[in-house]
Amino acid sequence: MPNARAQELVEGLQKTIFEFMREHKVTHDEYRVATDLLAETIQAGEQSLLYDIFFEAEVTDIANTGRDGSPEAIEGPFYLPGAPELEAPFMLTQRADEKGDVLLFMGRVTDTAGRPLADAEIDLWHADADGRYSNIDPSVPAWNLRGRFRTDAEGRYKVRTIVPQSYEIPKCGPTGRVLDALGRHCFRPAHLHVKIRHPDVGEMTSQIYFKGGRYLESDSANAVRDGLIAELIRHERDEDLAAHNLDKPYFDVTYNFVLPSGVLAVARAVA
Ligand code: MBD
Ligand code: FE
Repeated sequence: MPNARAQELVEGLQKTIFEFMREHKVTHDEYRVATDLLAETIQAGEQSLLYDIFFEAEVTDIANTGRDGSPEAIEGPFYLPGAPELEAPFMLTQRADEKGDVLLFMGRVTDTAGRPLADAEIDLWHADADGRYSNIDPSVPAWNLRGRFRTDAEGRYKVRTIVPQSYEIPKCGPTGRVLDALGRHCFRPAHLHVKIRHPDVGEMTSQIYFKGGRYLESDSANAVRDGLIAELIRHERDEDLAAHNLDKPYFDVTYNFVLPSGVLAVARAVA
């Protein structure tokens, strides 16, 4: 059964690629390098990684254009549904001796009218202090630093975790080889991934980066956007540590999410 959207996209893409091949006089050898590379990403389990590094930021930018709410960010290749549901006070699933500085991630979730969204589900996942993701890197316990929790009656959330470090894409795999051939490094700046869901409003996917962090200007996925950078604030005063039952300095990050209504600002302007 022909699908009109598939025809528009696939035939349009094919035409664009033909024009590109002519412009750059692509040789048969180069064509084979490209098809072999795509086959190799599948063998290496890197197909999502390669596509998300090179293309996902563009679809996210398109979706963000003219839309209300907080900016969305790329999902990346490592999201997994079904993360543990946490009990309050929320602490992301972690090893007893989890490496890294304590991080309190907090803020509010509201709708585009500024109304607090109570009982919104926040699905948080991020790399550990060595830049590794659970359920991806076999050396990390299952579901480590992945979990779901909810906002309170005022739409507020607060979760304890650790400050993640920059993530380095496997250097030896096909994705790393392409980046190397382009003269680019394999790092993504340290980041938190979130999905936020509310039954009345919908779902959004975001990422939070840390102001002043390394690789913000040279992200291998080119996915850092202004509205996604939050300040990592260090706390070391005795009374702050005591208030959180901690014996070493910790950090906090506050980020307020405005869950998009799904309404395009342009569509509204026209109506
Ligand atoms: C990541 O952690 C990530 O977020 C993306 C987009 C690609 C590779 C690793
Ligand atoms: Fe990531």
